[in-house]
Amino acid sequence: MKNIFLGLTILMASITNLWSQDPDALLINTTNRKTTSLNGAWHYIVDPYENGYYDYRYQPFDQQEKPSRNAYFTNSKPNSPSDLIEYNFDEADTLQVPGDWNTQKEKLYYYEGTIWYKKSFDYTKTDAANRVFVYIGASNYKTEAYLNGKKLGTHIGGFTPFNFEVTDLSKEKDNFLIFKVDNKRSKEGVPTLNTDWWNYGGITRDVKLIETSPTFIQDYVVQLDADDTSLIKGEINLNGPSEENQKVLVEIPELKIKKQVTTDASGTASFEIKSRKIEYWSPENPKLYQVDLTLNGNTLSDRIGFRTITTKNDNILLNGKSIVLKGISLHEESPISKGRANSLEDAKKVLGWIKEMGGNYVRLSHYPHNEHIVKLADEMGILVWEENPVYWTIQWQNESTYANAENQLKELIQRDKNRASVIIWSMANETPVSDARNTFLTRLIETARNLDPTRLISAALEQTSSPDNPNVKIIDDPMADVVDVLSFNQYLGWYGGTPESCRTAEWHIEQNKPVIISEFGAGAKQGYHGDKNTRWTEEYQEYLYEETLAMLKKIPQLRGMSPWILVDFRSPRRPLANIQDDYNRKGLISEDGIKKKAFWTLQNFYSTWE
Ligand code: GCB
Repeated sequence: MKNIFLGLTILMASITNLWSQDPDALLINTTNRKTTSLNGAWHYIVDPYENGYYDYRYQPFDQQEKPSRNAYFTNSKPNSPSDLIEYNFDEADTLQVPGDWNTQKEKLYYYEGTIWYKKSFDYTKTDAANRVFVYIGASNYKTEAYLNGKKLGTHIGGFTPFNFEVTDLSKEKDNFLIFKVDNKRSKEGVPTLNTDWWNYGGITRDVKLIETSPTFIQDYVVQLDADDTSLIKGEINLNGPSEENQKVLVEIPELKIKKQVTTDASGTASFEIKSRKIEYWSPENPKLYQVDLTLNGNTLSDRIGFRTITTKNDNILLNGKSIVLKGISLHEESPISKGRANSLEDAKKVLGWIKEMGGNYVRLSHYPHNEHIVKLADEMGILVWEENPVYWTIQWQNESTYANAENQLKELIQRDKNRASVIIWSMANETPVSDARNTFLTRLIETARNLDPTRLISAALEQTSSPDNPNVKIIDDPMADVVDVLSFNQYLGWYGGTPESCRTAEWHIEQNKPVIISEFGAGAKQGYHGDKNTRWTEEYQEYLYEETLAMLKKIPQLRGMSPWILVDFRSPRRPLANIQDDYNRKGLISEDGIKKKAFWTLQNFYSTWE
């Protein structure tokens, strides 16, 4: 078994190295596989001292040969009336999965630590020879997983999917799946201790069982060749005992494509198919084709758009034509139920607002968002920036921090590489320049380019003032030379100066690259009105948008923007009573879904910006 990414055969050697050691390699496109949902009520135990994980000498129970029954993952019950067991999942309260714990229980609002989750289930395979996997869309931040008392593995990172094979452990009756989820922040983590968003804990995305044939299609990529736009290229990767010499049928019925391919010794089959009838995916025409991959009578279907995305000098070219990205930034918070978002309804609501604003682009900040929103962006024709949670002051010199950041990036790329809407992988946000940071980000960029040579690379950088003139703004970050698209955040008129300072600011950008302003904004409490120079009023925010937009329009390389931010979002850095109340108020829409005045300022700007 070997994990894949398309394309350039020369890359395959390095890709094999990157992925092949993983015994629980990620399954993609889980919505179109044979699955059984394990969502719903899970019993939970709050464990701030990690009492169910460590013994009283602080040794982990799961490293003992025969774990004590005090280990929560053994799900033990007293054997007799005199037996002492100090926990009982079945009597414990429940949390809904998917969902963060902070917004489900008042007592957990500020909680950062360990919570144990338990779900019991019965499962009968449709065919005894089949294999079974447990798939978790995301749980924040560190997860230890156990089935029927046996350890499945550990996953680090709060925003990307992972799975474990459970074929030999699952039974027809009375399985118990237990996750220890720990969202404590740490200095060496990715993200690290300090962020400007809520550290929602818990199993925040769907959990499911996936049943597959003994040998099955684990991963694939199907996409348009960057140079020859009548060429569809693909690669399929099998997982199982008979990977070699297997025939896979590739069909795109609407294009009358039907091609049989055969796997090599590592279970991989590459193909190229010519078609002169391809309708290209774009925001105006988000055309998706049904793609069917069939192995031994089992079909895995996807809906895939074909497009190219490149840059030339200071232009971003979609299907060879210059575009501007009329966007907005977004955190993954539900405008419907509050807390972490993870439903198609949440995604419909926020992407609907972006359409209403006249937008064609979204920055999914500052970490990978759920798969619903990316798939919906494909359907609705909204271009997407996806981001790795390398934020502010990561431990640049720590090799395990790097490995963690790289792993999260790989999981994201693996999950979303077939989505036409995704055009930019962003490596990081507002990271301070240093040699160690430059090396870290350069390595990350190399990895991203190896895994996916077809998309653009960026990172939200910072800008500085010229030493000779504070009114002159420049980009002197060395990363500017490495990225494909030059992006930076700027807050003139909010964190420095007044909105009026935008009139005298000059932008001297030397790089011959497209520029995206990845953030600008001002806080406003929805419904608070007053003079345009009064902080927190809708009028101040509106004024700042007017002045900022007029200023940015003068940057000749400007090809996109994602102001900060579509909806107010929770952050512990924002305690100002009666104004913030734990919310960053830079949204154009309140957490209750009410638009502020600046929403229409931006809508007005987008209606004429070409
Ligand atoms: C930024 C950060 C973003 C913050 C924002 C703010 O530059 O990238 O995460 O939330 O500023 O509101 O200060």
